[in-house]
Amino acid sequence: MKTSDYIHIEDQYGAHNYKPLDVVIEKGEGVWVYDVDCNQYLDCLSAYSALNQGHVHPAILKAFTEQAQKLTLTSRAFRNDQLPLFYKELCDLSGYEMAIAMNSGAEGVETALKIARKWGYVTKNIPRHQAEIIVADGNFHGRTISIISFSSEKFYKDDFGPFTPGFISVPYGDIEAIKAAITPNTTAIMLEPIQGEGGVIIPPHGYLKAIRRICDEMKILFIADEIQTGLGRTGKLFACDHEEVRPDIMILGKALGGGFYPVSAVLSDKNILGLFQPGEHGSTFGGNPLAAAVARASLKVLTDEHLIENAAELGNYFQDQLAEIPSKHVKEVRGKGLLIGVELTPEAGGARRFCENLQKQGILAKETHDTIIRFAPPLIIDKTTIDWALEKIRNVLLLD
Ligand code: IF1
Repeated sequence: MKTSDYIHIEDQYGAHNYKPLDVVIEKGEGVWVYDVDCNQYLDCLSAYSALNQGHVHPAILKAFTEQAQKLTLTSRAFRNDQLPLFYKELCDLSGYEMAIAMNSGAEGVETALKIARKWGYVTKNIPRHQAEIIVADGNFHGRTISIISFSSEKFYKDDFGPFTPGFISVPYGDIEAIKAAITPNTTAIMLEPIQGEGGVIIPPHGYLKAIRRICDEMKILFIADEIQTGLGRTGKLFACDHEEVRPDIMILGKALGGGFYPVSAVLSDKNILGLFQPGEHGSTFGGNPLAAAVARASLKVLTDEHLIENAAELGNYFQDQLAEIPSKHVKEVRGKGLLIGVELTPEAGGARRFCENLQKQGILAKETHDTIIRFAPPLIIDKTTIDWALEKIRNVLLLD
């Protein structure tokens, strides 16, 4: 079968909850993917930063296959030999005292919201079921009904009410707006250190530090959603590291699974995660031995192959070179590390057509919020490949 055959079948039998590019990928290796018509593409999305280690990384594949042949699932009714090691290695790497493993990023976010609410009731004596959590306009934290309850994207929420109460949304980057939203019932502030889906929005320098200070003064938890920005993507282990800020609760996902398996985790210290009582929270697959083995290998690749440093060095190079392309369509190039957004002018007619042209040049990238092309290749990318990509991107951005 060829591309059109697969598309026809998917369109007939699958819900149309996405509008993907018309490329049918059948093989991935490193930064490259290959479609059913034997075309080769550079992956500049990395499954929204779930492929920081690249496609089918051999070391993660080895860990995956070895564990899959031994033990894949026990439920948490019993213990397994991988989870304790994953927990210890993740806490040693991040500097947190405790972790809880879940599966999707949204499950990680829901877990963080639940323990932040419990902390508010148990530790801060907020009247039960009146806890408030401050979030940021333009956020993306997942697709569950509680999470879209505080989305500012009408399209993500309007057909799915009624909504979960207890969330106040304020403009992203505005520290005064956060201060004004705080009440005695505020238990936490949750945001992305850089808004990915919001359009690679980087807050003013000092924003995270100011939030940290307010949370310390007002006894409020700072929750950082590092599902997309964490694990090296922005050129630091965590995006919060750029301001040397330590959130009270950190949520990880995506690249924690190395592109092989859904793994998320919530990190915190004993005074917070220690509040969970046995049986109070969990999931069938959360903390399963296959997920834990894959996550351990994913973290090891990140550090052994110096992917964080590579993202910093090549991210700066990629951004500088993009910014020099004299395209009338480009309004701004912004980003941190290998999380880069190229914002186009309103006159450019939308980013989709540029992504379609990039596809013809052998590059797979995704637009976000109509006018921004996101470039987020796997962190294993090398300078030669970036130079190859820059030539193609230049061709496309210099088109009329
Ligand atoms: C889709 C967006 C990105 C995330 C952050 C939590 C989650 C995500 C910062 C939830 C997930 C994914 C979801 C996927 C597309 C993609 C996405 F376009 F939707 F918004 F990356 F920007 N926090 N982002 O980025 O994690 O439950 O998906 O594992 O839903 O279309 P998840």
